[in-house]
Amino acid sequence: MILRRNPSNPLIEPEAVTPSCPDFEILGTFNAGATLFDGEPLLLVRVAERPTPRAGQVSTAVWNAETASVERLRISRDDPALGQSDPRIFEYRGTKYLTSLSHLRVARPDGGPGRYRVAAEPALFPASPCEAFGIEDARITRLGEDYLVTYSAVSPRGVVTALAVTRDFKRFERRGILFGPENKDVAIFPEKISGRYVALHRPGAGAIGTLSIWLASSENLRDWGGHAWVAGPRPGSWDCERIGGGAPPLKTRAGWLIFYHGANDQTRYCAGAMVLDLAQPWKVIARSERPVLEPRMPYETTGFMPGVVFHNGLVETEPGRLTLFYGAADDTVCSATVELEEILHGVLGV
Ligand code: MAN
Repeated sequence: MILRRNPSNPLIEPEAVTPSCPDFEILGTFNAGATLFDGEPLLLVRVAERPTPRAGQVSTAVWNAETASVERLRISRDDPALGQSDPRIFEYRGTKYLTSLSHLRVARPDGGPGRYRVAAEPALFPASPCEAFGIEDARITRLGEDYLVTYSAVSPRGVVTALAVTRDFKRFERRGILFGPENKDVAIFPEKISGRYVALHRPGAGAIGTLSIWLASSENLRDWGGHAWVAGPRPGSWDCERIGGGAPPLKTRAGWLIFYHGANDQTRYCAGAMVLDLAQPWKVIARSERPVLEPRMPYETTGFMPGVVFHNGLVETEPGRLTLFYGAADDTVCSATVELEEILHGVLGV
């Protein structure tokens, strides 16, 4: 393992955050996108919340785009039409729901090391029918003056990825859906390659195929094509079941450095790293054999989703020094650091 955890982990915990409605409770603050803004890290934290359940009830919230309001759903645990096998999902009368509604909130460093203050108000909240079950797992790419925020939008229509553009993290221009269902883990490269915008994405897999990282390119950030397969799960390995890209790629002397998540058949999520060719970024130059970060600490091995480290934020906090922001157990925001040369050496093996 190469990354060093921040001794102040967890940096952000649900207890320290105010819900967006007074009758809600926060289930998790995790999977933060990150960028440098005014010389300091700025995080877009995923805040997952639900109506505080009453005894013997299951509850969740759903965004109703027609009435532009949040609806509360409360179901008796004894209701025979209710089924639940995963802490993230339940089924009721044949419809699958998420157990919480997620939105995105800004967090900034606050004084001492490892201290972050989470804004009281959401930065991006569900706003369309395709966001009825929430918006999740932001990736932030700086392109000139613009910050491009890609995120997963979840609804009964499936999981899609969407784009919002901002310059100040106060006003966001929503640019709609980039990739239709099912697609997650979209991260846009921080510069054009051969005159085109480039993004990593992760389509769903049906009866045939594996959950793999793909690449697409676009002239206008709206119409995506030029699809190419980048990498897939490795049978028998810690990343045998599914993989997906993390934060936007970082340009280095050796190629594009990407951190990615990989899970095994026990839904144990670890982080790995790859180096992609600078001019032909679908070509993998090297890939870490072993995880660079895996769930080991109590705040990673216990909690809402035990055994999950899931990252979508990477910041070069000082020249040559990288900080990876990651969600631990779908509960909290944590970070870990590594020197750029050290990770390149570890992945390339030279
Ligand atoms: C999902 C991801 C994340 C989450 C992990 C682990 O596939 O999209 O939102 O952190 O699973 O639960």
